[in-house]
Amino acid sequence: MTDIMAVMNLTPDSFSDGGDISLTQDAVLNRAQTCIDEGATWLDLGGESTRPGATPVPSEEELSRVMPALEWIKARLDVKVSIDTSNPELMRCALAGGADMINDVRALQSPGALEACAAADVPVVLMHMQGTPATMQMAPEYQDVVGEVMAFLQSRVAVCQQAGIDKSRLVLDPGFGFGKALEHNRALFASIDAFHRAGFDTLIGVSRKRMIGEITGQPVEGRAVGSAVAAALAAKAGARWVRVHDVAATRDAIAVMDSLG
Ligand code: 7PM
Repeated sequence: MTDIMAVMNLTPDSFSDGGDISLTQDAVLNRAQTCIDEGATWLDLGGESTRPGATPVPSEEELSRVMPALEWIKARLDVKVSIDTSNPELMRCALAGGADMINDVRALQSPGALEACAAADVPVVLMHMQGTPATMQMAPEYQDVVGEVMAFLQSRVAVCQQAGIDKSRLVLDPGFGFGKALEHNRALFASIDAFHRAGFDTLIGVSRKRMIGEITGQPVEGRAVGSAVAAALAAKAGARWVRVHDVAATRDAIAVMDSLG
């Protein structure tokens, strides 16, 4: 079964199209409730933009964006909450505040991240990235993209296990768009099942990404249909979570795929 995880970027301008909506309790809860109504059973809260070229956010600011939202949602709504962070301080606070998953695009490589997650008992997403968000899309290069991504993630699995994180808690993510050209993303998408055969759940995030734009010719605001089809294909391949922006479209695409596919 594939769960729909809705992206909730808690960056100051991301609740509208460039407008300056502050992260009020009402705005956060309304957005979360809409995602739930449309079919999301998980929300992925992020306070630091991992977009190519984005500037890093200070730790206190990331905490001040994410922690209130986590508390509001956990107090009022029936939904699981993932925290999209590489910051060990936020990991610890969020886990103490009832977070249900840690989603780390840096695969717990920040000092203290392994220890923060070892102290809890929730799933941890280990994602592959080549390079850093500032430079990763400039010249992605691999000899054997599937082999290299799998080897990196397996090496992080070993490190996590040594740190006391049980293998059953680890979720693998090839990291679509994080230092990958379309050909690399296509090879990884075709290999999703290899991660399952290695004994892991997967989380797949392709929503609105450049690869969808390259395939469809659409700008970011026109990528919902392409993203929903890709999410349904990931679900068909057995992904445990799909991380998406367009929840209702994804729900319908998966429902049709389940019924007819
Ligand atoms: C470019 C790259 C633009 C990435 C926007 C993004 C993932 C994630 C993000 C993912 C996991 C976005 C992102 N993508 N976490 N965080 N997997 N685990 O589309 O694919 O929001 S950020």
